[in-house]
Amino acid sequence: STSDSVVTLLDYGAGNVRSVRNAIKHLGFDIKDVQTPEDILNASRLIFPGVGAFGNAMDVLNKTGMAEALCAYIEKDRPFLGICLGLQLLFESSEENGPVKGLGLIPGTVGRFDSSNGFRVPHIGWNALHITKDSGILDDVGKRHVYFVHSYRAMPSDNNKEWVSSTCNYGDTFIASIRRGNVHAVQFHPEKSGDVGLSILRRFLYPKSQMTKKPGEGKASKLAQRVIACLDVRANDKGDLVVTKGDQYDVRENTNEKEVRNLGKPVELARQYYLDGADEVSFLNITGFRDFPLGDLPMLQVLKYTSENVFVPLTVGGGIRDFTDANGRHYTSLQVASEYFRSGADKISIGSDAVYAAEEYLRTGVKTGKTSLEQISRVYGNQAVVVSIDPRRVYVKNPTDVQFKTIRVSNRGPNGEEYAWYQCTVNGGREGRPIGAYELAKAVEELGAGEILLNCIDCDGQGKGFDIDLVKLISDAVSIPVIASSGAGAAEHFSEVFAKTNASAALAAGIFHRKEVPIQTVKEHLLKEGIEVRI
Ligand code: 1PR
Repeated sequence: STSDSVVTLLDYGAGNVRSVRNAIKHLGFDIKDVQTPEDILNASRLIFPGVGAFGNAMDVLNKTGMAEALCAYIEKDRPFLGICLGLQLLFESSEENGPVKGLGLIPGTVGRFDSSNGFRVPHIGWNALHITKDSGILDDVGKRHVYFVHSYRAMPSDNNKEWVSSTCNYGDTFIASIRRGNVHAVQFHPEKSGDVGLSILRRFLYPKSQMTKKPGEGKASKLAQRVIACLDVRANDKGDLVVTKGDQYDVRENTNEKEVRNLGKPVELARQYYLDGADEVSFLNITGFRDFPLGDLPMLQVLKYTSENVFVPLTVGGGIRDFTDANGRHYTSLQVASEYFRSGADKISIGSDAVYAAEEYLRTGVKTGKTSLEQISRVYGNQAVVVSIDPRRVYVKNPTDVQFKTIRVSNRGPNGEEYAWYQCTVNGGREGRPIGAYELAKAVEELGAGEILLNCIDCDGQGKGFDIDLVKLISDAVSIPVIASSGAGAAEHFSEVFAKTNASAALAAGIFHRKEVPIQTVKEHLLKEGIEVRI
């Protein structure tokens, strides 16, 4: 390959940059990895997808001599694209684990979003930009949304205004992108922003002459509500991985053979949902609680193949816990998660193990730092850790009958009960635990979860709508984003959950698998109802 088709990538090894690699390859480029500071100085174009924490990144850059090389490269106005932390590191300092000094090329400090004014932190999801100057690479963006996931941000000021090319609004107005000459950086993730993101990367990679010019005129928007397609995956009785779908978590057909319901092939369906406009795709390896996922190479293959062609966030869950295999080899939950990230996941989700961690935390009041939840969020950031809750509704006569948070239900129970609590379960709903969804949600937020995927066993596969009581209870209890799940059967169910609760996203499975309502129809309905979505 000629140097024209090579992109130099600065991956200092702190996390997952597979998505960026996949997007670069998809656009027809080869990747040369930076090994030494000289590789930076010799690059013809350099992409720096910052991942992990600011302090750790600066330590590595300083120790390896890369910080100095980066500054020299950027000061010479060589083609550069920083992504996410790759933007933040250009500033003078960050409050993250700090203050910590940054590269100091752009005046200003990086601070944490303030969640006290009702905006959930991390900022996760799709926003439109307010484009403030000719950015070059944002020319196709216009009013379209791009994908953000971060808790820290840089703010525009008089001192850095010559750099700022777009801003975004999320509680504060913060810097979404910078540009000076050939130097670009973006706070959002172009590699996860669907077509519009790929066009941003394309404009950075290809010589200007090949691209037509369409000056951008984006206007900042509210955070879009997300629509997520979920694929429950397991091996069928022949051993092939299939997308399945339960009826209140029972995934076997009502026939004599009781075979595992088969709704399609995971990689193909994920690609289809991406093309149909899903804002994210989730895979739940639903037998991961009993089959060790690293023994489950097919699942890792599914992630690898999917991430090559799906440029929106991918979440994978199932089986994230410590494990000792038949040969006595011990794996930590962090190793399991790392393998998922390396295979292309952007976020992992933890079910059963988070229940045990929350129970222990509530019992002792001590954060040991050793639970899977704490370890993975420390290394990969809390935005990469979702906790999946599988609650079942339990009706009670009086709120004082149980020690768990109860609510007054909208529809009475079978014996006229007016109250209910939501009992957490483990092992795919097979075992109820002595903890409520409300208690769990608050505990896991404290332990470092960045998002909650809120299922409901009673509603799963019923197509009668989300459990609004439950979603309201949990989305009001925490300040991290909550994904409502289970029960979608019509486009109206999506608008209902967004209108009546503070959910940030709605996830569905059966309605999409059975092709009852396409994702695009759901989005158009939401738009018509005045709800901001990415179209
Ligand atoms: O406990 O960490 O190994 O994780 C296991 C994961 O697998 C959990 O996230 C758990 O929710 C999931 N899971 C386990 N068993 C099942 C099952 O169905 N038998 N699936 C299962 C969870 C619920 C949703 C479903 C929505 C929407 N499925 O993912 O997609 O309810 O469905 P709908 O729109 O058709 O109503 P661990």
